[in-house]
Amino acid sequence: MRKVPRPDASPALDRDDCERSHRYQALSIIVPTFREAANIPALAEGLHAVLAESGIEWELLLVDDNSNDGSQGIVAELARRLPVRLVVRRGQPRDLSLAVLEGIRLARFDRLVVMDADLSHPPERIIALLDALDNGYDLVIGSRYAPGGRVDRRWSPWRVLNSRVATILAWPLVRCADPMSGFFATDRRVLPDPQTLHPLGYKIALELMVRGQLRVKDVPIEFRDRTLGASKMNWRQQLNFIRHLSRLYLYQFGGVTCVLCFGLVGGSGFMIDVACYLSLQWMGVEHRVARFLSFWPAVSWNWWLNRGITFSKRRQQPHARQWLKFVASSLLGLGVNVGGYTVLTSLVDVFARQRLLAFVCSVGLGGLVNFLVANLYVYRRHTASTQSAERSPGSYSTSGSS
Ligand SMILES: Nc1nc2c(ncn2[C@@H]2O[C@H](COP(=O)(O)OP(=O)(O)OP(=O)(O)O)[C@@H](O)[C@H]2O)c(=O)[nH]1
Ligand SMILES: [Mg+2]
Repeated sequence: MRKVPRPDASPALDRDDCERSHRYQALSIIVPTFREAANIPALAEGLHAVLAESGIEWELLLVDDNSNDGSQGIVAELARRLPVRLVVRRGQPRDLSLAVLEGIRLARFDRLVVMDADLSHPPERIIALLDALDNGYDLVIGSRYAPGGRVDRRWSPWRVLNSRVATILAWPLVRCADPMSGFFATDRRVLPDPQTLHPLGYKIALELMVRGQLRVKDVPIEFRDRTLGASKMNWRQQLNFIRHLSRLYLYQFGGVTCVLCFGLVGGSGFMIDVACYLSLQWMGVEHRVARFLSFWPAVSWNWWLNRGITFSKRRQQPHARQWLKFVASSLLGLGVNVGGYTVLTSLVDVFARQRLLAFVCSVGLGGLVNFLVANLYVYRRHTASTQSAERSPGSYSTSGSS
């Protein structure tokens, strides 16, 4: 469970103080990039326009996942007159969050801003983020959903809904209006040890806020859609977000999350079961055969989601063997369910009269057996040796000047 957030660390500074401190506190701007060659010049110029005026010493550190799109040449050209450098990650799967952690480790300065390359995050708001940081917050989010903030007007209703649902799902984890944002300011010295971080996909700010128990502040921004280059957001990243979220819930709320996830997965499997059962009959399949056949896609769906979400941090076993174990545990659960119903309605008076109650109890009992077997056997926990072999982002250098 999370610790109580720290109380306000420092008194508010007035505007002049803030401007003075910006002048002296240098800033590393970390930008993860993948195929963003078209956006890099405008980003660097935009930052220069804002920061040259403020007097803040700064660097733009692009952490690229081996895009091979000419980014390196463009940065070399820009570096002749602007403080821009590019680090290329090679030999590792591409990952936005790990790229940001790499940037945090390699940054010259402790004070950091993280933003996207595609100009969705307005550089003009960096000073406002730094003001809030100087007012004693650990992490300041450039927020589309704080009062005064806005998403791009061209967003389709589907995109608005998608973003809103994702945001609401993360709200129980953090006190922040826009925990999905990729635009934030922080100080490396307050961040949690990277060994304790297990980000997955795009939501590195959410990972830092939850595991770091940081004091967070929202600062409104107007989010603009990219005009150049292509979005890298896809269904795989959406699935990664669900997996990441389940990890954070597990971290924050413990085993209750596992049970809840297992239940939700079971519910979705039930819907698949019903859909297949009805579709097969619609195609002319006899109802008992349809009942037998619909079990398999449903059980496979449940196995796959539990592997990817509910128990994603457990030891990964070979697919076929684990699937067979899961089928066996589901059949055991079904046996307990149907057997329990038979025993209850035959031997206990109250259940003989209230069969629906017997039905509900036996479903619960079957589900519990199913969960226990899945938890203890099908998706067994890591052993000490496999745990230590987990990838970890290494440790931050704390030698950067500020
Ligand atoms: N290093 C690295 N950067 C990435 C990766 N995927 C995306 N990025 C960068 O992360 C930032 C956000 O990615 P976008 O594709 O804009 O995703 P998004 O902002 O969630 O989605 P859109 O609103 O559709 O643009 C951009 O600067 C990307 O270049 C990755 O795998 N590795
Ligand atoms: Mg973007």
